[in-house]
This record gives sequence, structure tokens and C-alpha cells, in this order.
Amino acid sequence: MKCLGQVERCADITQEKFYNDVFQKQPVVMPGKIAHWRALQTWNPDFFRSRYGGVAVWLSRYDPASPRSFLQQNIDYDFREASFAEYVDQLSAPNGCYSIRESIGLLKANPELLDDLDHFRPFGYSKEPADDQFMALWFAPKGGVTGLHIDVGENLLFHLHGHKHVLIFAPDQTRLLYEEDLQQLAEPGLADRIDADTLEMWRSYVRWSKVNAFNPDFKRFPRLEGAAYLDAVIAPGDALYIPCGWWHAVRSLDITISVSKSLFRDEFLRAPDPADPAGRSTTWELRP
Ligand SMILES: O=C(O)CCC(=O)C(=O)O
Repeated sequence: MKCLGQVERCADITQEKFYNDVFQKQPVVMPGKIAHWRALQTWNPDFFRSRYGGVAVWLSRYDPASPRSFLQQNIDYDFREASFAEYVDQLSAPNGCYSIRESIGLLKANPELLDDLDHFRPFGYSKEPADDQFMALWFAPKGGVTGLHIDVGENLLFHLHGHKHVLIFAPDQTRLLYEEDLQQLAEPGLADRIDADTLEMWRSYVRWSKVNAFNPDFKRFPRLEGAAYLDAVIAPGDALYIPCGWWHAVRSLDITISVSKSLFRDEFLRAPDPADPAGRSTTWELRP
């Protein structure tokens, strides 16, 4: 695999520059763009243990050392429900490799958390998590990996705690990345083991790769050797834009906390106008 360099970093990005030079063209790290969010000071594992310790969270596990792919491990693994307090307590354990991946429920059920995110300013304004807005919490132990995938939609990853290493592959690399066949998700028995919302999200909004981009196995996946990627390390206060159709894999270098959100075109970097939340419904379709 070839590293093409670092994802461009642009601290002083404006809405005009974003739409002219970046949007749907390339990923970008916007360092410090959310440095004013209170979550940067307050969100850490203990904060969630003390405030939300009794809340049930769904944990998922991906072992990047296993030959089984990210999708197969997601399918096979019985999702484990734990209290947030139990989760935080096992985070620092030597083999603590559970992640809270893409939890939509916690932010929906506890909208006061959005105050800590300044309601996503300057990336929009969201008084409360509206149904048409995708936003999710990510929590991972040191070494936790999110396997290589694409999400349908223009994605913003807001990073709040710890550091993450991100590998990003352009859409033209797809033929080198051994995409999974989604037929695996049609198996009828799955509906008994995996909750309906998660299954629907996997079937309709995610495309999966079989490869482990952080530890590539060129014997099994020889085309992967020719794949080229961009590299980034993100720190608290950074916002990372990942365009629709770009593959990404993420490894946590410490215990990490992030929030992701779909980019809604009319809101981005716009002066907030709480009285006029219009223009929220722009979404993008992506299917192979
Ligand atoms: O932070 C992570 O572990 C993964 C984030 C991600 O894949 C996403 O926001 O789409």
C-alpha cells in the first residue's frame, strides 16, 4: 500500500472554500474548529460514568488481529449490552477492546449533551437531535479499531478526547479493497440476534471491506498492495470531513471519544439561526 501523504489540514476554512475546493472532492482536517465546545473540557470516561453510569449501552467488538473481516465479526458477535459504568470500568483493562460504535440512542435520549457540543456550531445548529439528522457517539479503548468501510452520506467526525489514526482511500481505490457482498446481511437468522435499527443501518448505509487496512494481508488480498491512501492523526478539537464514497478505517491511539454527524449542506459553517432551522434535509445517496 502506498501512503499519498497527510490529509490536508485547513484551520481557517470558510464556507466558500469548503464548497469550492473540498466538498465531495477530498477529505480535510479542520484543526481546532470545535475547540470552544465545552465537551473538550468535560467529556472523558469519568464524566460518562458519573452522569450516565446507569444508562444501557450497546458494545461491539472487532479484533483486527483475527482473519475474520469487520463485517463477519459484526455479524457473528453477539452484541453485548452493559451499563455505561461497566463499560468505562473495563475500558482500561488489557484486553478491553469493546467500542461504543455509532450510538445514536444516547444523544437522542439525552439532548442536554448537545449543549456541550454547542449544538454543532459552526457546523450547523441543532436544537435537539431531529429525526432527519444523523448524529452518533463513538467511544473506544486504546487500540480499538473501526474496520474499513464507507458510510452513505457526507460525514463529519468531531474529535473530543484522545487521539485517532485515520486511513482514507478515495472511491477510485474500491476495486483494490475487496468489498463485502451484502447478501451476508440477508440471512434470516440475523434478525433474531441483531437489533432491527442496527441491521437496517448495516444493510442500507454501510459498505464494508474485507481487509484490515492497519495490518494488510497481501497474500490473501494481493490487489490491496496497489492501494493508495491518505493518513491523518486527529486530536481533540479537530473536525474531520470524509466525503461520501471515501473508505476509512480508524484506530484509537488512546481511549477516545468522538461524535459524528451528517453534513447538511445549508447549515455548514453558516451563522447559526435558531429561528430558521430550514434546509436540513439535504442528503446524499450512494449505492454501488
Ligand atoms: O471513529 C471511529 O472509530 C469511526 C468513525 C467513522 O467511521 C465514521 O464516523 O464514519
